[in-house]
Amino acid sequence: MSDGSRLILALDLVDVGRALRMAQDISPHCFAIKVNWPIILHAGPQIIREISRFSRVICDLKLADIPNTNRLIVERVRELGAWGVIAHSFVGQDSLRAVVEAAGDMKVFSVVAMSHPGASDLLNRFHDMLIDISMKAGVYGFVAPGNNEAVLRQIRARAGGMKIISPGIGAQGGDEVSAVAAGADYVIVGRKIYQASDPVKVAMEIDQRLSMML
Ligand code: O7M
Repeated sequence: MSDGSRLILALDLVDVGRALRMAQDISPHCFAIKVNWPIILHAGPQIIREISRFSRVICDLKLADIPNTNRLIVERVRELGAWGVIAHSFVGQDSLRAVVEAAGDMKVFSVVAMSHPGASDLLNRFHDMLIDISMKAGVYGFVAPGNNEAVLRQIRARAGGMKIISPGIGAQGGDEVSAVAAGADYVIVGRKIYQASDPVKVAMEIDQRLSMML
């Protein structure tokens, strides 16, 4: 794991052996590794503990439940050693606050806008309200689209100095340098890295491009 890196690897592989090897090979070049349902369902929740031995792990469950259920899930994620956890904010302040309270030292990132085209149907029209709900709940940072500069800039303006992590790079059309220029602190990258013929090389290139912006 690299403290100075602005890259977060999205480890959405379903081949568990390959995922673990890739996590180990790329961890020196990224700030954190994000695990989502695909790898957790294939490998089991212990994958969080396993990767936490050598990297920060952000557990991307996109929690969106009532406060009690959110709390029960987050307590388990915390026991497994994750560094961060991701929750939806549209469910409201009480549900999100339950995540923050159960998280303890874990960082909580809330989703305030998304990167896929359908996000404009509903979610991305409400990012200001979702930021306000998230701030009142006490989150550490936000998830905002790295492939939608207009929305990302608006979110950065409202978010002040809070951390923003941004997916949508590569396979979803975004560019890592443009995303950071528009306000992302970290970019989340999956397929552009793990589908490359040389994933470590691509991860190093992204890391280097972003470090030149500092
Ligand atoms: O780089 P990709 O497109 O292969 O993968 C992007 C990752 O980011 C993948 O794990 C998605 O689930 C996640 N993601 C989005 O692509 N868009 C969003 O709006 C939000 C997320 C995300 O990480 O939310 C926490």
